[in-house]
Amino acid sequence: APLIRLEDYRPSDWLIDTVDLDIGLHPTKTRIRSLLALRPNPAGQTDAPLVLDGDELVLKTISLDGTPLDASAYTATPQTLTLHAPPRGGFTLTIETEIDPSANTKLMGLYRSSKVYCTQCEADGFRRITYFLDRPDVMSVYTVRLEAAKAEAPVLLSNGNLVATGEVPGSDRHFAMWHDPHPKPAYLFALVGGALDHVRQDYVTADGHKVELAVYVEPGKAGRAGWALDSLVRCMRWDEQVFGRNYDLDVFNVVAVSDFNMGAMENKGLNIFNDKYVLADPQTATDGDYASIEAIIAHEYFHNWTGNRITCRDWFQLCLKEGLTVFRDQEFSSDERSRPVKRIADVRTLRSTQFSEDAGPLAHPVRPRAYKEINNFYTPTVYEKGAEVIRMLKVLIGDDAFKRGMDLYFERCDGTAATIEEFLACFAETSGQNLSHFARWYEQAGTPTIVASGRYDAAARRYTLELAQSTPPTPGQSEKQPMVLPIKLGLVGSQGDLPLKTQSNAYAGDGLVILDGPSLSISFDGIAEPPIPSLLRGFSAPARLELDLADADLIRQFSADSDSFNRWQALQSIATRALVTAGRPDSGPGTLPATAAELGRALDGFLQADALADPAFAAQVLRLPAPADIAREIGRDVDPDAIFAAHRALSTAIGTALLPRLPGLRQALETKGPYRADAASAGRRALRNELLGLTALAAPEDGAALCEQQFETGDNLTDRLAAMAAMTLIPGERREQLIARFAAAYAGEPLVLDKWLMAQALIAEPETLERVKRLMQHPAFSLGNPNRVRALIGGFAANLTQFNRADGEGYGFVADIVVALDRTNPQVASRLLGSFKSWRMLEPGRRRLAREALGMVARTQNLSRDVSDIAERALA
Ligand code: HT7
Ligand code: ZN
Repeated sequence: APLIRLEDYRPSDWLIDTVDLDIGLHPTKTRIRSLLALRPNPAGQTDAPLVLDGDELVLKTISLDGTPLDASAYTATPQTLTLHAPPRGGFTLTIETEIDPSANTKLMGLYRSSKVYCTQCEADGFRRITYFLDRPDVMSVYTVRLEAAKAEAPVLLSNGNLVATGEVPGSDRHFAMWHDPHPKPAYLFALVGGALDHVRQDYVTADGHKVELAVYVEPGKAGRAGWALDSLVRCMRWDEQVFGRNYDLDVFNVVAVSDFNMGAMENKGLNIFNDKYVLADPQTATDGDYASIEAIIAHEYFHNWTGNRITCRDWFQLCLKEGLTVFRDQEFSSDERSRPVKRIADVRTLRSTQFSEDAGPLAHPVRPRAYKEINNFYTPTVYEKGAEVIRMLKVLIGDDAFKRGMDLYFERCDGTAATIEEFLACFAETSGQNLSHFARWYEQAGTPTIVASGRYDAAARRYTLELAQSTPPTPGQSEKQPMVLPIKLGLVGSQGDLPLKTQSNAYAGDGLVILDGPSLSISFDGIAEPPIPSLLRGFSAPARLELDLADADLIRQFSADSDSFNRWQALQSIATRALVTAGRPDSGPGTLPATAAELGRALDGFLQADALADPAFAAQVLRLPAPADIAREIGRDVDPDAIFAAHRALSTAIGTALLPRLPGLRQALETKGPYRADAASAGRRALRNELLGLTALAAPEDGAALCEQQFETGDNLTDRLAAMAAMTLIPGERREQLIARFAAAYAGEPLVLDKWLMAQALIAEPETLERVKRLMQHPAFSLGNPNRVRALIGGFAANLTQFNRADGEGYGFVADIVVALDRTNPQVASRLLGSFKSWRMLEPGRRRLAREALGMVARTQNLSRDVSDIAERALA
């Protein structure tokens, strides 16, 4: 496949002002008539042929200005439709194609999922419906007429506002006509047709516009759509209040479908969702699901301004909409819930997904310079690191200049397909700062490491901090330049934060140091006692921090730091250091006992004093860094079994230390009355269930009984699932019985059974591979549904010890599934293959076996571009 490069970008030679689509929906023979109003682009080349994109298309008819075209005037292949000598001025083209939505297993373009017609056009799915200039800088006004059998598709939706409906005389069919006045790229086109139930609500925007909101779901599921609708109303209000953004159509529809390649899609006025991120009631969704639904509803809604009104000039600018929109949804969730707890959760995700991507062969800049398959660049780097870049920008230029910069961006770029340069120019203007060095965050891949050390001079009452940065090489970028690192900091003394006084101009005056060269030394005067440095407060830059503090200082920091994030980080750092030492292949669990005792004491004191004040925070404090984080910290010759053993030993020892306190605390944390999804109630359940897991490890007999009891008496899925998950830590017959009872209790609930599949796929025991193979035969599993595949096979691939079995069977199993799945759904297959992204850091035996499995995939004939791209880059 050819490499597409940012530097080769050229404006389109042709523009399409309007698109009139007439779509006759049929399960296997859907007809699309497309009327395009074309004109040459003044910014393009004159005399260029017109080359429209297609993908697996069959052309039925073609006319120019209403006259059928002679066969010699054009060439049609499944991939392109070329007009050799198009008229110089504007003209219309009418194109008819026919497609089979039922045969579309790639779930890109128009497909049928559980009898519902729906579309997914980002990034390049529109060309699977009709020939088009399928690129985001070609923006058109769409009018769409949908026609279908009334019985099959009583609901017919598309983008924009509904302008007409009616019967088709003399038939069992009806139609709906939609008009979207906002010019948009083809990737934001959508349609839905089917028998769907809905919930609805009126909304009046701050600028007085009445909007009909609706959430459409499978028949019988409307009772589970309320939380999504409620979240939509809250995020619309928030966007008005925080970003001054109002909604701009008469309707806003959300539709849940059960087969979807990703989480959701922000089509203009018609967001389409994976039903996992819409459906919620206390019996079938966990607290985590409620929080994700709220966040993803908000994310897709926020795209209406950051993505749709202002879209991307080309796919290299993907982070322009995705990083910014993730930042916006994170801010929304922080305001709705606990800001520190949200930050901790986001940083956990960033480290586990993005830092690991940055550390392996698939590392790429936030704005990649080249790609073979754009669908492989919807990554944690573009999304999560992209959001971190915006967060740093806000810290660097300050809240006020950031807000004015956003306003300027909305004003200046509205209705355009923009670039990162245009975005940054707005903030350079409002802040008066030169952001050219900062822009390196978009170009340079890899996670910077900050090495910090401090020196206290008692006589001079001075504390000096030495900071240095470096970034390891990544594919195609061996030499790295220093980044602009905003380091929020404080000096923690015995009575709390010490006032900061310094002569250095690197210090901005409010606890912010900018490290933008290789190193920096900064002295603080008037420091009366040896302080503990609290660096990267709130995780102010997406970097690794190496700062050698004694465990005792970290424990002091945990009790005294005014920054909640760094309180949490202090204990994580103690655990990380111990686990890295004990998890190295050549070391026994030597350091663990001392650390376990120290951590146990600190946690015990904390639980006694503070846990009930903020249970959600306490739950995060109790949760150790994941074994995969430890593997990444070790970085080379990783032995997953050694890391896992150390992790289990430390968790068990902490559980043992806390054991006497656990029953009383669990009782105190019980939530009374019917289930409520609010953050405070969820926090209590989170801590209570964290304690259940510790009990299961430290006292398996008691733990098993508690799990059984909680499963039987729990009135919500959060508690019942936590009971089953904790039970998976305790091998034996009782576990198997609870697993069976869970399956029986939730038969007919695919989304709940996904959690059941995943919990089993994550069991860290050698029998798991056979269990997973067995579960593939279970009626709850299907290789055709992305959610099922992600739950069972994705779950297994995330199982550190079992995916990385020393005999290589885990790699072989996943690689075989990737190859099989590639024939039907390349996107899901290539994401699964991404599980191999950390193979190079393994010890030599596993490394060889993983490479062989990747090689087997790479050598397979007729691979999709999606899978071959990942296989080749992973092996390069
Ligand atoms: N912008 C959407 C991305 C997306 C997607 C991309 C490729 C293939 C399928 C897809 N479905 C959704 C989702 C978002 O970031 O909001
Ligand atoms: Zn997005």
